[in-house]
Formats: sequence, structure tokens, C-alpha cells
Amino acid sequence: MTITNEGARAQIGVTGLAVMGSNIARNLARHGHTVALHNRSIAKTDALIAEHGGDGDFVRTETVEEFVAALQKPRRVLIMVKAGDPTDAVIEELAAAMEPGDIIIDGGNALYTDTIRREASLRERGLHFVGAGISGGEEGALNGPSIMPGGPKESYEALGPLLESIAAQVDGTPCCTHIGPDGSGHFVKMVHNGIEYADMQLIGEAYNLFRDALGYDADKIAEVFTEWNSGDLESYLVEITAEVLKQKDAKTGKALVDVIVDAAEQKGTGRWTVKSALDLGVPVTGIAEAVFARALSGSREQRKAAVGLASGQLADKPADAAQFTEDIRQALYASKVVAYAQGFDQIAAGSAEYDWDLHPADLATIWRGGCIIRARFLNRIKDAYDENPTLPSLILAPYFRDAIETAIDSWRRVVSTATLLGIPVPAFASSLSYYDALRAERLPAALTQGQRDFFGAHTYERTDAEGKFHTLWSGDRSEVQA
Ligand code: NBP
Repeated sequence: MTITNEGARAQIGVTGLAVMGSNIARNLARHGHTVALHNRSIAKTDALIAEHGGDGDFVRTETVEEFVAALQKPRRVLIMVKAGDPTDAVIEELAAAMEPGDIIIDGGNALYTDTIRREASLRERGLHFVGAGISGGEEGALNGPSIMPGGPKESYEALGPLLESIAAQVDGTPCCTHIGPDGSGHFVKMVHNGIEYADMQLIGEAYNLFRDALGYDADKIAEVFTEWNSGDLESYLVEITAEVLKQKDAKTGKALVDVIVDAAEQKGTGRWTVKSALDLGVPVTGIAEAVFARALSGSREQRKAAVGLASGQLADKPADAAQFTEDIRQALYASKVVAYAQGFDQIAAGSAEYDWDLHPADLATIWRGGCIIRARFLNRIKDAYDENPTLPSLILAPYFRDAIETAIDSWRRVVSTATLLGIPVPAFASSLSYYDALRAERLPAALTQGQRDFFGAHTYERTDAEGKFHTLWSGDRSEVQA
């Protein structure tokens, strides 16, 4: 069918009207944009119009052809459907109905390598494809998310003002900027989610220490998090932690957190971050521990069977609760610095691998609002990268270097006390070990190289000469240049 867009009046279309898509469509409409609506099953479109039609100017469409015909040129369509095959199916249907110069935006949580593939294929057909990471959950989608659009720079000219108008704003700056080519937007969103996993795990470990080392109940722990939220740790995740801890279960009257099963689930972006980090050779140890901690919590049968295993001689609980509370706060802050440092390392490695020319300060800027990891802390990260865009590690920025110096004794006390009490702190401990490894003058990797050369003739470098060397281990053990 030939599609004309005579009388087309929508500036953008949204297809996929489940919770995220409908909230973004409403956000767009509330900002004065005329929005064409489409969903595979018409019921969601009608529900949106029935319940929220008053939010702005919507164009109801049933078929893809009607949807495309409702859009002004260049047509802009935001896809908000389930990631994976559904996204490919929707792209194919849209591409068949659209024209060169039109823009397809995938706002779902796509795997960045899928976005690279889709962008290349649509470019060949003359269409612009923008993989846009969107963070902030359903509330952010409605009231202002953080948006990370990748894809061709030219398409951002047509799209940027529209996306920036609906993004969260911090100090008058929108939490949306063009990230870089093809899959970079989704890559950055993936790492954002990886950092989110680490941050949540660290908060969880702090909570666990209050509960098991200090014997605090949920209300008392909520008070601590509320207080922390007015200092350096101020962040969305710390704020909602206090809210969750305060919540009472209507059925039992207990704290809700005490009746929730302690098995955490995941949808996959944390796992993707770690897989990608493995491929890129970036040690994102904090993020990896967080992903594994969720997996361990979900191993319910194994855990049940292991309850009661030997704990060793446990130490006494900390005598000075106020000091230990401050120690946990410092350990949380320092470990959080490590998680972000590792995430930004992964972004730098991805940027180099795919030639994306990503700018860390821009990312810190657009993560200050709207997204799940929004935090006061991000201003410090932005300042650090503004001052030195090629920082070898965030840990080396003067502000964070000093913060860790202040925290280091507390951090060690927390990890050692937790270990002596038999309380698991995988993310606190691995972050501290990462820090110690990074600052070490000499690592045991020299021995590893010796072993590799012994069994596999993999060669090694010397501290005092250029080139590669091999020891004739099964011969006279003399050294030869490789
Ligand atoms: P879902 O991820 O639950 O997807 C539901 C939508 O996909 C519905 O509109 C459904 O249409 C449509 N759909 C499916 Br399923 N298969 C389809 C197909 N083959 N063809 C056409 N449409 C199809 O929705 P969501 O939770 O709103 O998330 C949307 C996207 O945003 C996802 O990629 C998600 O990962 C991402 N995201 C979600 C969040 C969050 O907090 N939930 C945050 C950030 C990003 P139907 O109504 O006809 O079944």
C-alpha cells in the first residue's frame, strides 16, 4: 500500500505502548508534541487514550501504514517493545513502510551489538537508526528520563531537541546528549545498568552489616540511610533504600523487607556488561560481583542445603556502633568510586574498540538526573573528567584520591570485620582488593608469566631488557630471546 502523509500532523510516533512506551508518549504529549500512537494489540492504544488522552495531542492509529502516514517528515518513530526478536520484527515492518531519511529510534534495552547490526542494515536502506538507552524506569519515562541516543549525528539534529525536551533537567541542562555512532547509546546504557547493579549490591551489603553485625532492625537502618542521603552519598538509590526499609507489610505488620524472599532476579543488562567487559579485557570486578551475588542469592536449593556449614570462630560484634556506622559509610563511598571507575574504564575500552569517541564528562552530566544511578556524586565525576578528559582512572582524580585516602582505614575495618563475623561482603571486598591491586608496585602476575612460559612456552618480558624471552624449561633452563 502506498503511504501518503497528506495532513500528517504528528511530530513523533511511539509504537509499543506497555508501561515504558505509554509513559514516554505521555511525556512527549505533555511537552506539546503531537504523538502518533501504535501498538500491536489495539487495546493498549485505546487504554492510553481513554485514561490519559487529556495529557496532550495524540493520533490514534491501528495499522503500521496508518501510523507511518500520520507522521511529519522526516518521520520519527520510537520503538518501545520487548528487546530481541520483537524489536527486529517491528523494525522490519516499519522500515518497509518508511522512506529514506526517516528515523527509527529503538528505546528498548537492546544489546549494543544488535544495535550495531541494525544500524548498518538500515543505513544501507537509507534509513537512520538510533539506538537510545533510556533510564529511569516508568516514573522517569513519564516525568523525565536520562536518554542516551547513539546513531548518526545528523539524525540527532532532527531528534535531539525533541528528546531533550522530555529528558530530566539538572541545573538547566537536559539529561540527554548525542552519545556517538551506532551501538554506543545502548553500550553506555548497558554499562550504566552494570554500575546500577554494583551500587545496589554495595547498598545491600551495608544493610546486611547493619542487620547482622549491629543487630539493627529495618526502621533503624532506614534512619541511617535517610541521614546518609543528606550527605556525599545522596542519590536516588540511597533514597529509595530508606523508603523500602520503612515500608510495613500490611498482612503481618512486619517490615516488608523481612517478608520478601531474599533471591534477587535480573533481566540481563548486568550480565551483558560483564560479558562485554570480559571480551574487552576490563576488570569490572565490582559489577561482576554484583551480578554473581544475584545469581548466588537465586541458587535457593544450594543455599538451603548449605545452611549450617562451619563458620569458624566468629569475632565479637563491633563494640562502637557509631564508629562502625561511619566505617560502613566510608566503605560504601570508596567502593562506589571503584564501581564507577571500572564502569568508565569499560566505556573507554568500548570507545576505543569501536572508534566511538565517547566523552566521559558528557555521560556523567546526563546521569546526574532522571536515571537510576543519579547521585550528587556524578557532579564530582563530571568535574574530574572536565578537568582531565583522559584520566587513566577515576580513582586518580584528586577529589576521589583524597576521598579514598579518608575512607581507606574504615574500608579495611569493614571488610576485615565482616570477614571475621562471617558476613558476606563480596562487592566491598573485591573493590578493596581491586584498589590494592591497582596501586601495588608489583603483582604476582610475574609468577603467572613464569608458569605460562613453563607449560606453554608463552614467553615473558623482562624488567631490564626489551623484547620477549623464553626459558628452556625442559632443556638446560637457559634463557633465549623469543
Ligand atoms: P515490555 O518489554 O514488557 O514489552 C511489551 C511491549 O512489546 C508491548 O507493547 C507488546 O505488544 C510489544 N511486543 C511484544 Br512483547 N512482542 C511484539 C511483537 N512481536 N511485535 C510487536 N510488538 C510486540 O514493555 P516495557 O516494560 O514497557 O519495556 C519496553 C522496552 O523498554 C523494553 O525493551 C525494556 O527492556 C525497555 N526498558 C524498560 C524499563 C522498565 O523499567 N520497564 C526501563 C528501561 C527500558 P502487545 O501489547 O501487543 O503485547
